[in-house]
Amino acid sequence: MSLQIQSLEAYKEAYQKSVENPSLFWDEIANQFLWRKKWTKTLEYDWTVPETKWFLGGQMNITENALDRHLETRGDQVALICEPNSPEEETKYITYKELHSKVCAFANVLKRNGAKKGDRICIYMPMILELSVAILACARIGAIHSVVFAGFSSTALAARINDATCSILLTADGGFRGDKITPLKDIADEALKNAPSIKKSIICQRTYQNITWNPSIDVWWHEELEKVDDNCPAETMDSEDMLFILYTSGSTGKPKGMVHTCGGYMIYATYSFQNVFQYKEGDIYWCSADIGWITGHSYILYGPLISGATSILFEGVPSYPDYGRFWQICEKHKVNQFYTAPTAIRALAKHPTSFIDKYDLSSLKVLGTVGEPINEEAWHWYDDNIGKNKCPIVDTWFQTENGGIMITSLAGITESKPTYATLPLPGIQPVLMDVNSNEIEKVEAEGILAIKYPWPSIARTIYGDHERYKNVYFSAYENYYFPGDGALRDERGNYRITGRVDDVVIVSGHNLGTAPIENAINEHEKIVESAVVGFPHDLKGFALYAFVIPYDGVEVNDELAKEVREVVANTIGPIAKPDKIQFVKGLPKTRSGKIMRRILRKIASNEIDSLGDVSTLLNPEVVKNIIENKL
Ligand code: 6R9
Repeated sequence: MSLQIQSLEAYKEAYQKSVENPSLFWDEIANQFLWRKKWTKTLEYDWTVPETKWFLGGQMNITENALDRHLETRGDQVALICEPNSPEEETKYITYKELHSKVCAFANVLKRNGAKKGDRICIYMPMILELSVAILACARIGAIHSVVFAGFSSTALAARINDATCSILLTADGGFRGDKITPLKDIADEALKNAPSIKKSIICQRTYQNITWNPSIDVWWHEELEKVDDNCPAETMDSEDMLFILYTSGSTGKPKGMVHTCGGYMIYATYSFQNVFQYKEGDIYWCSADIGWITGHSYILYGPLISGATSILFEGVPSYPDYGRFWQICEKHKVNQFYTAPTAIRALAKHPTSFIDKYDLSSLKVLGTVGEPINEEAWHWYDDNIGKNKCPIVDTWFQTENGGIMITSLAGITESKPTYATLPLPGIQPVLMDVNSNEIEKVEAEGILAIKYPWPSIARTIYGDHERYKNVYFSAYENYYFPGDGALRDERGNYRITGRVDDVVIVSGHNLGTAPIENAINEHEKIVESAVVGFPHDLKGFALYAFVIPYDGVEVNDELAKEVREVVANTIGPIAKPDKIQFVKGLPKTRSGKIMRRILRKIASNEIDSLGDVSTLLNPEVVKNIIENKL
């Protein structure tokens, strides 16, 4: 299968074709995949409902494309290189044949434990081989995987299990992350006290620490494997059957369970992978993202495996045992494409280049970034020190909701430009909207990003809440998808994403909704209300600033600030702890009672001179007080 665009001319042609005749364009691509039954209609959509369906009537199984299909041609090629947390531990090299066998065996374990097509299975695991096996095993039998990032708290885990009423939990005794161990089983036990839908919990041994055992639901992963064989035919799936749910934060309390379906997701994750990274036969590709993030789903597992690539799965962190770990791995495996987040780049750039110079990075051909806007300084640091000015950098913009990369350069094919994601992939039709909700015709412009036409891997709904899906993504502009980001466009049509226009803050590459953090703070018995905003931070990109109103008579001190941080860590996770907590008497509000975060954001970012009009506030006097006591 080759879906690759190999020249600028070919990109332009493909783009034009994708706009003029989208069905023909996608048919030709989809024809290169393995289908059990061909689709009868390429696309059906109505964004007033909103509804989008691709490859209607088609039947397939994504694991046959990712595994079975390769057995004859590349069965002995390494599919996954599993690099452990500690360089002292042995790397695992798993061939396509071995991965196929492991996935089939574990799929049988799932079946033995009651899993059926359509069931939701929650996966709360470290970045180890078994995590990939678990995901693919779900897909094999048509169960819907919902991966929860293994850094989340028990409350966050329980909320996600309950939202999707998952029946099985896959977890591990613990997980290694740098010099720390996350007690995953203990956290899961805590979550399960409030997650009654879980009937079985399958526990993988990783850290071999002591755990508490609940005989009514717990079973050992390795013991279950002894009871099955590795023969498991793939379930037949319709294109529009659900493949997975992945949660992303929203601006109101509850996380949104984005639903991705089998056919369109398979096509787009693979098409984008091959084109963006220009992966060539025999290359070693590494995406350092977590699988609990859409980037990991699409660009560690599905896209690379369906393409027959060799993909690295790294369990650890960039700083352990020292700040050279990423580069040591690049040298060790002769990595050709390396894909990471700006937050990691900024963290590494703080340390001496001697951590880099020790290693031979000459195998690198392509560098990538994803997750947030990359600032000019970090871009150049990456280009100079890692790419040695010879590797194109792909700055890839997309969202959990999109399934795959939407705006980016194609490595070595289209031009990169520092801080710009640049151009849309074929099939993606971005536009900029003005304040009156009209498309801006002028090429060089600034506005709100919107997408005008469906692409195959758009999330089909928010699990259990289609109304919210409609409100969040399709009500800002009629008949356009609204991603919630602002953007600039240069005279050549390159897009630069400037950031969220709603209340989500990206801290160290993690997309954190501020509302659930506020909800958590407000749960504290001494707190009335709070507002959380982001402010620019050298290392994290953005950090959190919490404005908190305590009850009258409550003594305000460091202890209280500590308690507030604790409550956030316990409810959401340590990543969401505010850097700054300012106790205030009131919060600026609109007349309808909404907190004006725009003003707080300016204060937190030291842009007090450009606060704008505060006269529409219900209580303009509080602003002065907040500014005077700013931290
Ligand atoms: C893949 C992912 C989505 C939000 C998105 C935007 C920001 C992602 C970016 C970027 C500028 C890039 N974002 N990539 N901003 N340049 N290359 O991050 O998904 O976690 O859902 O976050 O991240 O604001 O709207 P997700």
